[in-house]
Amino acid sequence: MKPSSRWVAVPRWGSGAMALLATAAAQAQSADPVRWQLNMGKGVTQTARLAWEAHMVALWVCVVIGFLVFAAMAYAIFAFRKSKGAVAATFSHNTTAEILWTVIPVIILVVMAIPATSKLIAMYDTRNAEMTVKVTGYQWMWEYDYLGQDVRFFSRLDRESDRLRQSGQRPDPATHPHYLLEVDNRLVLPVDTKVRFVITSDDVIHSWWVPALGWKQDAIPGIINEGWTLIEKPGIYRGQCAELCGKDHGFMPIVVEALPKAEFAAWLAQRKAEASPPADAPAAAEPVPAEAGAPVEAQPVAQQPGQAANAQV
Ligand SMILES: [Cu+2]
Repeated sequence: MKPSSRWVAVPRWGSGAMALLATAAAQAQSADPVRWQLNMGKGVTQTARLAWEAHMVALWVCVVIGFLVFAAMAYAIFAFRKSKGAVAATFSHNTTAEILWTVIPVIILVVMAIPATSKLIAMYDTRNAEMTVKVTGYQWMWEYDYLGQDVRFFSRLDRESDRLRQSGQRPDPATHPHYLLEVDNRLVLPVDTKVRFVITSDDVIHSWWVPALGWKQDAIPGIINEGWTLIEKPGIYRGQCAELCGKDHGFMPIVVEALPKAEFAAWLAQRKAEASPPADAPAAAEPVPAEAGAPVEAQPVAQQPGQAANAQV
């Protein structure tokens, strides 16, 4: 009995591993985290790479310090053990040692802080953006408004994820690799373009976070936060709301689809055509939630020439 169950278990484990590997390969293409990933992802933007570099510098500094400290401890424990007749020193203060163990860490911290600060400053520099997208958080969806383009839409959890989560079934990662990480309308962006975001919220605090872009930014009612990105690789990048915002906080994912510039221009033209039908129908094709109102507050900061009036219809 036992051997047979063991023999059955092996292929099952094998197929599970294959499925996992296939999922990992599919996800790797979109810069998603993979199972058992140990290190921070490199991301697909300059900002993400800067964060990754700062992280790696700090990591290696920690590794070197850890190695030196533990090596000194191990040597002291071994070389000065009681069985060898070691006698503990009795001094309690040593000015030279105290100066050294204060000055050396300060130097290390300053050396690490200088590049980190310049990277942070670069991350917050939203000047010279080629386009601006206003992101508004709602309970529990996102709205994207391509300022000055008359293109705006809501982005909600996709129907399949919603159906699965309410069905009580346990989704299989092999068949639903993006369960709760897919939306009905993706935020489409061009690559190699500096895109500025103005981020706000209509109800409670949310946080717009796509790890592959290298930052997250709080969406706060009545406040406009900024961010920017320059995506270097076309692909699909997934994220989530990162601020506990209510009962459906876990069900308002973010999906960014980065397209080559020409494809993005075609997509934008198509959205514009859809948004402005030839008849005298109102441009807003999307249903507007009852609590809409933040976009009006957001207008003063959105200093885009030719920006259309954003009042909700
Ligand atoms: Cu949220």
